[in-house]
Amino acid sequence: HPHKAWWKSAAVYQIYPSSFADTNGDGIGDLPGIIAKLDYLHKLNVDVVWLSPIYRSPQKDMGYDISDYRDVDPRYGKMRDLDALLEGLHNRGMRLVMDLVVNHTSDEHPWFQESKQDLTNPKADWYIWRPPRYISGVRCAPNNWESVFSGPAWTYVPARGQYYLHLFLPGQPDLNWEVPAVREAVYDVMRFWLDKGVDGFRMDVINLISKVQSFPDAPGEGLQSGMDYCANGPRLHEFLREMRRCAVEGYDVLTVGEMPCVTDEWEVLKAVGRERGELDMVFQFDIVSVDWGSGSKFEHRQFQPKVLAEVVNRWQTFMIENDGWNTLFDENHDQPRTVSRFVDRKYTDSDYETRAKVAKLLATFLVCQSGTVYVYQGQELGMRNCPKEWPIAEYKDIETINYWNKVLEERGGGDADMSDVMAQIQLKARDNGRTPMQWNDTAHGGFTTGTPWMRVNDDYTCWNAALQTDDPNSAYSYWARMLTFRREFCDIVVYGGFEMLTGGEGGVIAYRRKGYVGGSEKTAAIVVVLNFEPRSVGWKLEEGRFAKKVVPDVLLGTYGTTVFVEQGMLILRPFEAV
Ligand code: TEU
Ligand code: CA
Repeated sequence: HPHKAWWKSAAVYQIYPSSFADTNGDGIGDLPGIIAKLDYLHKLNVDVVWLSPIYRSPQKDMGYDISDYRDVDPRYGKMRDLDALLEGLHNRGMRLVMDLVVNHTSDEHPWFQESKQDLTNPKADWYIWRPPRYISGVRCAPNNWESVFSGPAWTYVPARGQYYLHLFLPGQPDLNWEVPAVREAVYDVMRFWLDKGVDGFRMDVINLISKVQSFPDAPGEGLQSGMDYCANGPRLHEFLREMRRCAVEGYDVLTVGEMPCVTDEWEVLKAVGRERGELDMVFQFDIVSVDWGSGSKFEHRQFQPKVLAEVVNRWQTFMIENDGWNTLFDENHDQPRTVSRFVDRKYTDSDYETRAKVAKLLATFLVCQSGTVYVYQGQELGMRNCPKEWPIAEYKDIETINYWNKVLEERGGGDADMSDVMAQIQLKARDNGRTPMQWNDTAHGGFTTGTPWMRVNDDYTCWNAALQTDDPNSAYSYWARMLTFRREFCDIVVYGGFEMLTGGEGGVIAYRRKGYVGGSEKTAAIVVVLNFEPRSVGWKLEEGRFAKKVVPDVLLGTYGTTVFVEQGMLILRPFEAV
């Protein structure tokens, strides 16, 4: 019988505050906006809200650059708004998980301001400082690492005659976790929020905190990713255990670590194995990399259900067998929208009926697996990527802009042909997941009465929350039902075993979940069958090990509970899930 916990059966809803709901007309979502929508979330049947960073920040990377961990950024409101949000959630039986960004701070954080002064101040070693290298007398960075957001990962500070490391923007200097006082300061911040009553942390790039201390060059000419020397580094697990012991133990909370650049199940298990005393679960990136080419995410590879099924099968089976725990997510603020990604967007861009079908298909696909469910704002509505007509000027993310400028420069600038880059951006840019929530059909989707910080998707007049909450056939209503279904069949859907039946062949993914019912020795199974094709396909009931001639009991389906069976075949309609 499996181990149970509230954070295992929970459905978590991620809010990206800038794009959720604006109440004061400045065009930026805020905490009062979230409070105003708590009933919307409650009706969706989510249990936890994960709030992307609302801390004081210069906003060079949308709040993932924090200058004060104990204060709310004025653009989002005041600390008392945060307290009210926490109370509003708790009153409804929901919980609040905060984003913890401690691989790096903002360069405007007082710690960095002090550290950069000279070589002898009390925080001189709180960041990763290294002397220059001189190549033929020219001052160069300590190694050849490239920042995730383009350009070198090192910036020179004359006052120290040294470079500091920033795996992301120059405005995001990496903390030096080798220094015990740094770790103690982070744990202090964590206890501050836990004592306030928050229910856990999503830990930003937490697997990058321990770097190989020799900081070697990465192989290759020019700038290269240094991730091989940063991801899951030498002291990661020591640090995570210390963090658990010093800052988390004694609080009944959820911890989820973001872990890019790790694809090995055993590596992930070291962080999430139940006896390890590290994290409850992690976001690893396999599922959101299924359409990446060999190089960067901007190199595209055609989406294939087979690849998706392979990834899902591997992680589901592994974590169940080894007493780890999975996260179930395929969207977040760094990812494009799945209705534009996991099926060809030509089917979903303008055909709203098909888009609703696809949104329901993908909800079924995700929610019926083993793990903690994460829904990203707008996913429950089936929001789509930015329209193809939008020019580059509508894109606001620093990653997108830097990438665009880098390629433009490589091509000699000016009127170089950038259409291929634009196509990549339309598929993969983080902006695709950051357009404001579409609440209704009034100006700017009811997101703001002012000018939104980022343009609202043009489809808001016919694709919005107001239309969907009242419509029993909408994507939203289906998500809400799906999440109660998961509660109702918790023994199977949350805690049961997993078996892949059909791994994407012919566009069908089918899997079987089996669990103990009501803590007894009795077992029951649920079979999930998903058609990723825009046409009808047949699926042999035999593959689900149904007895001959039995028409299965349909618990839930995206076309309703009536299904077609012909000669032992379940006939699935376009994008149908049963
Ligand atoms: O993201 C870390 C990360 O490695 C990726 O998700 C990355 O943003 C993406 O692959 C770029 O293509 C986290 C946050 O989720 C992201 O929003 C921040 O920008 C980043 O860390 C830095 O804090
Ligand atoms: Ca606002």
